Amino acid sequence: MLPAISSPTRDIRPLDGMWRFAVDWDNTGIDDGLYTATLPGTREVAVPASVNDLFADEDIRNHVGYWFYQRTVRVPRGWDGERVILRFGSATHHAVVWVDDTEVGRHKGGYLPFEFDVTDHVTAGDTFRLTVAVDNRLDNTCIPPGSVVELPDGRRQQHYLHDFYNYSGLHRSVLLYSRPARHVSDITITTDYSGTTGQVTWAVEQSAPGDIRISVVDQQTGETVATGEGAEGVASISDVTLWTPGIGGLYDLVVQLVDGDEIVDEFRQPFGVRTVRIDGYRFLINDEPFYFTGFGMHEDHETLGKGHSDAHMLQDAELLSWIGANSLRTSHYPYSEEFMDYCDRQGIVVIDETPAVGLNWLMAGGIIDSGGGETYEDGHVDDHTQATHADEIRRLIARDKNRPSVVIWSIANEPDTASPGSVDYFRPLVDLARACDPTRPVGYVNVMFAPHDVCRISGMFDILMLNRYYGWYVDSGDLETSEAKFTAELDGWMERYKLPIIITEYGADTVAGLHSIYDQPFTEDYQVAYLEMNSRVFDACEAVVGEQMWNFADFQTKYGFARVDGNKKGAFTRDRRPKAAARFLRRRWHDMDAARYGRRDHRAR
Ligand code: BDP
Repeated sequence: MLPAISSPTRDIRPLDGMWRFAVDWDNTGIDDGLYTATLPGTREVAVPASVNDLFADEDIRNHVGYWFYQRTVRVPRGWDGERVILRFGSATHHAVVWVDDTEVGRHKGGYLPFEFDVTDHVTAGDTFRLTVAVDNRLDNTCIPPGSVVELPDGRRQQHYLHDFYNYSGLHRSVLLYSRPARHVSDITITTDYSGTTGQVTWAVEQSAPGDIRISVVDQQTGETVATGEGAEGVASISDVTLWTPGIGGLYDLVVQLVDGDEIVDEFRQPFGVRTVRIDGYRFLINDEPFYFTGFGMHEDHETLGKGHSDAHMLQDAELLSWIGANSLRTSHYPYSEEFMDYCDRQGIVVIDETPAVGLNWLMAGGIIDSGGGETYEDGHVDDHTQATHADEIRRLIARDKNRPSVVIWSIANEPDTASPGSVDYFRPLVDLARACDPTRPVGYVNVMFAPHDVCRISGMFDILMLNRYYGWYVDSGDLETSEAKFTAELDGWMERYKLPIIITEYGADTVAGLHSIYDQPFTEDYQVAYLEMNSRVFDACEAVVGEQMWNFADFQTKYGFARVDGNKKGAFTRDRRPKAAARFLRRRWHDMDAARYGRRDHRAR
């Protein structure tokens, strides 16, 4: 799916700000026609933001069902004759949208953009009433899955098996934009290079047939470096600037739909020239071995919840740079387009993950209470779940396929891969991911309970990504035993699969300010000792090509006896202050730059 941009033929009106707001307490608002008039009451809500932490009202925070959003929108006078599109960066988890009294569309899934052509329902120069019902309920037809439980007293509770709070609302920008009737509807760009010559292959889809002109523009210099024509083609860039980790380096593919001399539509699609390849135990970007340093992260902030804010995004990215991280995983869902754009521009390497988390009924008890039963059974992870999962893979790749920052697709986090049902569940999904994008490695993130001699699906993938908590969830406080066990396990994976390994999670909950002279879990000292131990294990294993500590920052979760105001495994606190671990990682990762990995200092940019 193409982003909304402004160009000589397209225009954008952001609809962010304060909207009218009502909680649909009984979830009867759609039947009652709430959208046919001004919403009752005087509440307002901020867009973008999660609803949950904005109101000093526990019932609102815990509401299970619909939130109604509404505002008045004026269509610019000059848009007469243009198509008018309403675009949502995301609505978590599902949305129904009305223009005045007319439903213009529905969307399922909380972390990807969607849009509706509303041209036939609006008039240039006039206003309309825009109403959105956002539904925060998860069931087993959703990714991530969940279940709504009705209590005897009539209250509803949302249950789910993943370890982050079920924030919901309009988390990303809402836009109205215009585009011509004949327009560019999709662009796919792949790149390669040989010596100093870059090669760009494009495929353009348009809404109606016609001539197409192409040019390639260097974003840095503004110079046109190649031209071409047609819906498909290849162009060469001499003296190419490769997209490089820690640096970036973007070009624009400028696509013009033309009718003789007239430009009917113009679209600029950024891209970078770079290659990604796996060679034995090595992960190669532009034929250079790449070692991932960084974190699994979350879109999570006080007040905003999962709402996007440029300022918070920038602060997080600057802290990544400060600490010497060259990469991140978008655990456990696709991040905002703004964040991904920033990674493309700044050379931050991304493992891009679908929202397929919590597909594991074997992880019962403790923080994750599954309620028993098998993972792969009707009503848990079944054909409905798989169909939605397939859709999420398709749509994630459609959104992010042209991003140079994305080097791996992660199609799930910690699913149950020990049960026999995992094979039939995952095989078509892996095939689908490969069919959608033959150019990037496909992986999934493996849970500790499915080691190499238990996991049934790792052989389907191009790379191994492991979450391991030796010294935390097992042998807590005993780093010596942990080191021996972890080392032995990695040897096993290496021998069996002969693939590179990224440690996508390792971490220890840590209360900022708590100290001890002993190896005492929850202290800052233990978090550092734990990281030292893990680092020794990584350094000793030839196949390990990356370490992404869990987590970048403390984050909010549902309640549970193992969570004190959320998950505390951050290198930074939730308000982004460094724990001792952050200093440790900073030393380690900055030393690596110079000594082993030749990565450029982010600060020199
Ligand atoms: C892993 C999950 C992650 C959790 C983490 C933890 O992938 O979402 O937050 O463990 O327990 O199982 O901290």
